[in-house]
Amino acid sequence: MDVFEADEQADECELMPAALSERIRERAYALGFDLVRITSAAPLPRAEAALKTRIAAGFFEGMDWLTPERAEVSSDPRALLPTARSVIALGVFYLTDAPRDLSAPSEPHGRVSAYAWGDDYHEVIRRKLDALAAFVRELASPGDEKSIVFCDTGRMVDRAVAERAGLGWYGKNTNILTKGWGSWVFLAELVTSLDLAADAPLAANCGQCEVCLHACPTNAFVAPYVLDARRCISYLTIEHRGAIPLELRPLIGAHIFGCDICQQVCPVNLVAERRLRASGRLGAGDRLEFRPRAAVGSSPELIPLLKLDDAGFRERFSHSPIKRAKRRGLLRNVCIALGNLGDPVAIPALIEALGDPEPLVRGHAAWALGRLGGAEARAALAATLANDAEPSVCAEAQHALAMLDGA
Ligand code: B12
Ligand code: SF4
Ligand code: SF4
Repeated sequence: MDVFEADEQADECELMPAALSERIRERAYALGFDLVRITSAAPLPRAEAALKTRIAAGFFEGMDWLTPERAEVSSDPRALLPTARSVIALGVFYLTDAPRDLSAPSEPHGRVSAYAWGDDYHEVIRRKLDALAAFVRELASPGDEKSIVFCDTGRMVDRAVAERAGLGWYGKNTNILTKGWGSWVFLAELVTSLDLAADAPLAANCGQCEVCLHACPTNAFVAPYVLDARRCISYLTIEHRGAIPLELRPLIGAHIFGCDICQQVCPVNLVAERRLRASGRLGAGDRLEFRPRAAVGSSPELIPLLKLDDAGFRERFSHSPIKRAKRRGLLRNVCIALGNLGDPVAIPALIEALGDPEPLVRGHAAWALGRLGGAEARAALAATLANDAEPSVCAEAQHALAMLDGA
């Protein structure tokens, strides 16, 4: 079961809902949550309908765990905790002031989205959630209190809960925007059988703005609030396991893990960032766990990544969200970024990658060589076409040679 914890105790809590809510709120802030709101445990029918419609339209193809059954469970807090009466919606701000600037680096560098610069947020937030759950347990009379905690991987629609609790509002890019922190917040929940005082949803919305919809390089928004995940760079570089569709590769640019473009252009975020920078909240010393790990960085050098073996990958990315892409997925992305960056300095490393044990990596190295060109690349591709035993790699080499011929 992909919930973090299920606790049991008994009896009614003696505090009134409002007083109880205040004590929980205070403790949650003290534990390092930046946003704490409360909603009821009633079902979330719009989320269920939206999920089902989008699954049926194929927008989540490749994320096989997102099924209509899961849509039903994750849109109804009582499906997992029948005695649930309230949901505590939580937010943790994660942006730091690490540089994203890739201009004129000496070697090719890639882009990692801000949520993955530091420690794995699932682990960081899990510790906070466990502490909050223990506090909630203490508040209840023994024997009756039950709670379950969620963050991202649990069967709960994090954003729909956050919206109803008034933690933030839906942006047209489908992210939850918040007052003060923008959309740079992770979302989590504690579902409890305690009766707490619910907060009201916010009245805010995006108005006439559509900046994010037009900024998306892969044109992944079908309409405001509707994302075709199959085209989203975040899906392609993190969740997608196979070859990346040829027509989308040039649009991925230097992104090797996730994408922040539709958040970076958002005026609500820009205002929040300006305010936070002015008050020192983006500066050194704050949010240490989300600052770039030495082994990851916000824009790592790409050629050394291409040389990682399984053990090297595990060592470099343990406790980092990047481990989710697995070695073959990350190296596939690195090949695409090198092909897009167009720096011939990558040619020897890409030729070496034509001998990688993973066909997925060999195939994408071939594609990148087709983009970079030159006599060395051409000879290596011809050798791959003649000698590689894997048909998918030969097809990539053939396509790369055709690119070189201008076909
Ligand atoms: C699957 C998933 C993805 C998929 C699909 C994303 C998507 N937009 O559906 C992929 C892999 C692409 C993805 C990417 C990212 N993700 Co993601 N992802 C999830 C996950 C696991 C489920 C999301 C889900 O259920 N989607 C289904 C659709 C139907 O949900 P929805 O968009 O919220 O649908 C609502 C809106 O459409 C709205 N709506 C519809 N019509 C209208 C009309 C109006 C007027 C309004 C107001 C609303 C509205 O109603 C629907 C239901 O409430 C959640 C964690 C979780 N357990 O919830 C994280 C989560 C959504 N992801 C998160 C993050 C950080 C990201 C990335 C930013 C990571 C990155 N930098 O690369 C990108 C953002 C891309 C984007 N623009 O969405 C955060 C979002 C935090 C936030 N502030 O919103 C979450 C909540 C994880 C977490 N716990 O922090 N993700
Ligand atoms: S994360 Fe990037 S690719 Fe995905 S919708 Fe936003 S801008 Fe488009
Ligand atoms: S860029 Fe504009 S439309 Fe998009 S989420 Fe931000 S405010 Fe909303």
